[in-house]
Amino acid sequence: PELRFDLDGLHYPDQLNCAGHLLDTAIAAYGPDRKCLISNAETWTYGDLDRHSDQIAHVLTAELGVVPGNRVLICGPNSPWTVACWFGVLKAGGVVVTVVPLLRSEEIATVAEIAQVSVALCAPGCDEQASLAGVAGMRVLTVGGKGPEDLVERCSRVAAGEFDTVRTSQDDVAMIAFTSGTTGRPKGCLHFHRDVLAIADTFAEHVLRARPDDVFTGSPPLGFTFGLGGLVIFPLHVGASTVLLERGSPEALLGAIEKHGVSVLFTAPTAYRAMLAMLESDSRSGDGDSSSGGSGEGGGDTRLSTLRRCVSAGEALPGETWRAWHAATGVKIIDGIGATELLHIFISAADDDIRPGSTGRPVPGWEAVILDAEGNPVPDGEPGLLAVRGPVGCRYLADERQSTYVRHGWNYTGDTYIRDADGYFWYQARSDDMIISSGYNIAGPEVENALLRHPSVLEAGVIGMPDADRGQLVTAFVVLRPEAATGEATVKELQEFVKARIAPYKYPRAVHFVPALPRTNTGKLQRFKLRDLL
Ligand code: 3UK
Repeated sequence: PELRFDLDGLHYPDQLNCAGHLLDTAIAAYGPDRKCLISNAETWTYGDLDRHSDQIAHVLTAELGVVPGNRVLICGPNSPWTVACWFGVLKAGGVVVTVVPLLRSEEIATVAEIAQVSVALCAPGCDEQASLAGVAGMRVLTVGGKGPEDLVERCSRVAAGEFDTVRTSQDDVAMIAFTSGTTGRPKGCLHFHRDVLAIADTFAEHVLRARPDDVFTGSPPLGFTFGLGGLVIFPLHVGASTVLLERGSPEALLGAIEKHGVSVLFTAPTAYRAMLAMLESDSRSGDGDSSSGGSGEGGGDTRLSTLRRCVSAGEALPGETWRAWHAATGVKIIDGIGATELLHIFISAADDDIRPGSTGRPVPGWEAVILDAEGNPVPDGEPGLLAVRGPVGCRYLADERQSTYVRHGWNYTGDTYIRDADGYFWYQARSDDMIISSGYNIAGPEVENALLRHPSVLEAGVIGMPDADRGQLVTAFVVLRPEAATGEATVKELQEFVKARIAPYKYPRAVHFVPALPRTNTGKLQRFKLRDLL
């Protein structure tokens, strides 16, 4: 059945502060004592988050001179205080500037200058880099460090009570999210207060369909909008609780799922594969639950029995990973494509509307088309450029690449996709990552997926390397499972394996074994770094 959604259904009041709105709505429905943020160190209720973000708003306005519209950089791990900073800045009418953690001083300086940041709220560790950045007019404060200047210390001294949340407009800028792009100067994307609610009212409401009793967790950093939506906005929007992990490693995810009875998981394809490999080796060595393991339709590892919804984004989710996860846990992963430019997911598989290997169909409220380089529609079944439009649009801050991303009212995501006759969208590659070899167009991810189906392969990255004869040579970088042997015999075996599964001209003519693939801390393969490996 065609999912339909009336865009007119998305009406927000002119006066809207998304932070105040999310907290007020949840507290009105469930009271202040409901569990909200869970970390290793502490558990906060909705009331705690409300109170601490009020304190932060007081400190920002009364002690640091922040006025509506000022930009405040938040740089910290996934933790309750980082979330409180986010809400505090917005309550004060400020604009949150988010970056993924672990940035070095030069990167912070670039971001701070593009976004004209006046205050930086930094967890210990990030604060040194922020201070080193030496940005004129930027005040750096630690959050959870020591000393009288620390934000948490200052909050404990705030005498004033509730903060009167600044009455922003629905189209005031709430945040500037910097892209996790793998190359080039970082781009800041402006998002309005209403955009923050629009992602909850489209993807979360119609596809994720979370419940108040859900427990969320995941790996993406809160500075990446995938994490911000999945680990903060979506749980708070339904009054659920969320487990924030400072390090979202596959081990930590598995541990948190079991310990907290997690029902909703947000992470990237690599993490699903790494968790599967861990479940398998547990069941082999016999120290896992006897029902664990990767066999049997809808089987279930009892340690993961509370999982109800799993979302994957950041990169395409191969059908193979989808099937293995389903066999091991009984849960059908929701693969969705999102972008920092559009805040969150706009094409996605919905619960019982999943074709493994496909990204699914446009999220209700969104439209998606496949166009050629001139902007003409491409017939179903043929590859072309993905262009989308919906309640959130791309607005780069002072960046000429705006006119590349947005053309004729459509957002061009930079991805090559095929739409099939049933309206499902199949990811091919980043448009500039398509390999052209001997005149053939070859999508690296298709070759990667074929390789991933081989039992010895854990991860694969496929790119075109310059080649005198063919223009580009299909070149694979493969991470083997620990027990598998490297060597010419394996190379041959993998090449034959691929030829037997996809058109033979696509097989990797060069195969290199590597211990790990270069990835961003948001889980994306860095193809340009693969090129540098040789
Ligand atoms: C790629 C995917 C295939 C695609 C993001 C969910 O990844 C996010 O944002 P970024 O700005 O990157 C955007 C680009 O990443 N991509 C993301 N998801 C998928 N490709 N299948 C997918 N499921 O190239 C896209 O243009 O880092 C994801 C929510 C919020 C986000 N910011």
